[in-house]
Amino acid sequence: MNTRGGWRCVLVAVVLAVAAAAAPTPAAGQWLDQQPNHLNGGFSDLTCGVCGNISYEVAESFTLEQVAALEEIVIWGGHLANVSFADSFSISVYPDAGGLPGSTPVYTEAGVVPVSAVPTGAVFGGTTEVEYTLRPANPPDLAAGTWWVELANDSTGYSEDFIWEHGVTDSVHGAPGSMYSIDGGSWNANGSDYSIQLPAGNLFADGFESGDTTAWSSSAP
Ligand SMILES: [Ca+2]
Ligand SMILES: [Ca+2]
Repeated sequence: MNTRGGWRCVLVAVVLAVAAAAAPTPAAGQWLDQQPNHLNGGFSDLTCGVCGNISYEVAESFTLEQVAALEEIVIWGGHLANVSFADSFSISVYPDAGGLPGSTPVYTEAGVVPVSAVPTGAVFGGTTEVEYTLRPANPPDLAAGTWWVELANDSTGYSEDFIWEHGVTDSVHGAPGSMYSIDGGSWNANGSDYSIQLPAGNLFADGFESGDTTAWSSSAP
């Protein structure tokens, strides 16, 4: 038995494993890219005063070609009064069920405070456009296929309501139109698309390119 050669193979495997673990290769591009249209938008607010004191929630769909961890969500929107608020958002992710968000979300988080909320200098429908970057606390690993992400402003303590700016349909990873729900009721079709970008990140939230890490631990000498 060539012991030296065997150990060399193990050493190479360990070095490769450490290199892979230390520097996971993020995927390039966007899981979804719907740029703001700079024209108009729609309310997406759990306490929508101007809508008649209802909860108005919007969901957009996206199709993944591969597994992905939903680590960051960028949207554009603003407030009627053009005043800067301490915004927070509720995020839910649903599997697709025949062209609608499924009944059970795979991820839900309330009170997500944007890591940044930056006025872009643009205006839509008389409203100052703000770019919000949201990061789920526990990014869900999503399988290839179609998913829905529901976003609604859940800030409290003020009466101004949040408008999610409409976007340009991503013809590759998006689909025309969106869904809305009033007071948590059934989903209704909306002909508009909303501005949203899902930057491609790690394929799995643990930073590995595979959700199964046993290959790394078993290669240790
Ligand atoms: Ca509100
Ligand atoms: Ca859409």
